Amino acid sequence: MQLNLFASQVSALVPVSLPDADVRYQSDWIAPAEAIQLFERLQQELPWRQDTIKLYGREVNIPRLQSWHGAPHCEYTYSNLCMSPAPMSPILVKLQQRLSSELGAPFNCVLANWYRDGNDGMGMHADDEPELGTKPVIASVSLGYPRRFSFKHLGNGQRTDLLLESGSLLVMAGDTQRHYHHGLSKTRKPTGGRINLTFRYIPASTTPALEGNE
Ligand SMILES: O=C(O)CCC(=O)C(=O)O
Repeated sequence: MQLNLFASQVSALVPVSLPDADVRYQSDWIAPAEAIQLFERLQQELPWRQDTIKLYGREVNIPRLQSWHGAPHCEYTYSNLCMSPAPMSPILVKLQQRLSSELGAPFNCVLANWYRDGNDGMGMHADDEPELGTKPVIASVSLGYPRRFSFKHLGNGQRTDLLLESGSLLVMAGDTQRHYHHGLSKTRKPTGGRINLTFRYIPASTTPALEGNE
């Protein structure tokens, strides 16, 4: 089935009220039916991997599956694990091009995370690796089960939660990574699968060593 990622949307990105940050959100960046198709397609097509990290001397599975894609120079390294980028699949290229055109920012790599259920999540962290520059623009597309995404202000500890819905787009820009950590909590509630795509840009002139998260 053909995905129409360019279907016109009525709403647009709206600013999220977070001091010292530039965060915007659009709940319906992709129409609901299309988001489900896209979820299923990515679930089947991407070369998902179960990676492990060393924690207190033991190898443990990270709580999600992931897949790293991008230009050949975009290496992704964390906890002694170095991921070479798989090529962008046609569907990822389509999303990348739409994001670049709508946001006026370049993107050349994407981390795909598949949270299979509520036992999967991502610890609090900032996407603040030097390779991403001082004010990176991170475009995060969510598909599947809605999940709670949290920001924590590094100065005053203030926590702000956002429900990331299927088909939504969250854009983090400006000083967001300098002043906030963000993450995806695990939950005991019955929870379906969710795929998240975070598009980023790494200039070819740097040797990237992106720090990953538990
Ligand atoms: O799944 C999410 O919404 C969070 C992803 C994330 O924080 C990241 O890829 O750095």
